[in-house]
Amino acid sequence: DGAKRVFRLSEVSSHDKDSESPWVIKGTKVYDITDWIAGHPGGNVILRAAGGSVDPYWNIFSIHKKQEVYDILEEFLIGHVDPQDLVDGQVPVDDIEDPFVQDPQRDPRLIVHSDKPMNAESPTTLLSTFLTPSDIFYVRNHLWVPRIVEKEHKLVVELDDGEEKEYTMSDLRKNFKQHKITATLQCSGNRRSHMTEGSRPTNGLQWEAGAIGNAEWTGPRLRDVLADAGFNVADPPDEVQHAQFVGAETYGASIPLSKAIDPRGDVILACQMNGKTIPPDHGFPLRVVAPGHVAARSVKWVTRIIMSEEESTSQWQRRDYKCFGPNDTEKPNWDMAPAIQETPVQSAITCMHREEAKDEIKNVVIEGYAFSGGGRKIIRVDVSTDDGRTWDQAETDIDPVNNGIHDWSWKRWKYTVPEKKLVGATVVVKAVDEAYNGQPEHHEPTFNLRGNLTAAWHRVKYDPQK
Ligand code: MTE
Ligand code: MO
Repeated sequence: DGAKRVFRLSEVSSHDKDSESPWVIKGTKVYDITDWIAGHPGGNVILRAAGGSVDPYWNIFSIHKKQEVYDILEEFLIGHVDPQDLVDGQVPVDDIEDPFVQDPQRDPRLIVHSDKPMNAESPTTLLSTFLTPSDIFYVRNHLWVPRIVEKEHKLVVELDDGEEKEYTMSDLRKNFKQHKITATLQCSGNRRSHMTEGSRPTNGLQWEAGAIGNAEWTGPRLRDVLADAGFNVADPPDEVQHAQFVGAETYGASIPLSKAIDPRGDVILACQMNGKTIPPDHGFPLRVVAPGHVAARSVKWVTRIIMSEEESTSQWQRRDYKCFGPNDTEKPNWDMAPAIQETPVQSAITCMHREEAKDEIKNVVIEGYAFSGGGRKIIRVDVSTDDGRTWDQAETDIDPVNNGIHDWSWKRWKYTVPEKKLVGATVVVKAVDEAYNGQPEHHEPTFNLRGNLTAAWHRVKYDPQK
């Protein structure tokens, strides 16, 4: 039984980040994590702890302190630390630097799901404006917020022939036409808690309906920068199929080439969010915005773009952000499913409030958002106040008409109903996009273990307190 083996600390420390089989210690147990690295949600970051104890890291990355993670680690157990190397029964550990100490202050109105890394959603009652103010825009960080000095920031574009061209922020702001788009970013985990409640437990941050926001983004088109770097955007080489993006803290993702160079695809290298410098949490000073695609592809703090035959090799492209069937509850074969790019139809109820009574009848105004991926327009929002038996249409002409070819923004909707109709009622919303795609009625048919792309009808019991 390998798990009964005993190792000297000197042997463990030789299995460090540069070794072919990195090991870590947790408590006094030794684990060979070689086969975990590819599937580790934080990617290579786990290698920081290789050759020693993970405990000081997990004290900082406290997101690890749950049974689900302990269970995974246990699969890699190979033995124990030799008792003669323990001090007071423990493995001596060094102090490590907390990479999160530099993280910015956050608005106290955000609902925090984890603080190192910061994951926080907007209270849905604050998602009541077409443009989501930056300070309450949801934050989804996999790691820490890199501290970047704008004047020193460089973007490198690497072409398939190995040629590289470097840009400063000033190059990107001054030498290219600044393009402005209004686009919704939605985390693939938005509404994950609804799938858990409506179906079965899912792994991941249990977001409500606030991991989404709509903002104005300004910067050069990716297409223009690629052309300047020498990439043939009009007749691209067959070998190039993907544009990969690398963030300053090591996060990475990619989008298909067709999206990257589509003159109507509106992928931009955003230098501004809502008319101002991008806040640190949202990618200061430069982030990719790939509208119509899941927000995981809009890489923040982008430092490098790689034109490649391959998708990003990152964990977040290949071992996460994919969906499998409701029956797939064992370890999935990750290569069998494509990375999530464009997203399905989504809608949610964000608030229900009593209208100021002008006469005897009190009306309740129900509000929410609807959104579809790929720039597909929302053509209709259906609301039911009897749990889906009968339907009516919500008002959707609240916001300025989109004059572009594609709808990158959510559509806000509103439905007014006499309060007496809502006594004991369950309100339901669903939307339809221009391709006549709809939403599933229940969560079970789209259940997937990671709870990605939760998009079943949103049901909320009317609660007069709210
Ligand atoms: N880019 C970097 N560099 N690091 C990250 O952790 N998270 C991604 C994406 N881009 C991430 C990133 C995910 S999963 C989402 S949902 C969005 O950023 C969140 O963007 P926001 O924090 O500005 O809302
Ligand atoms: Mo996300």
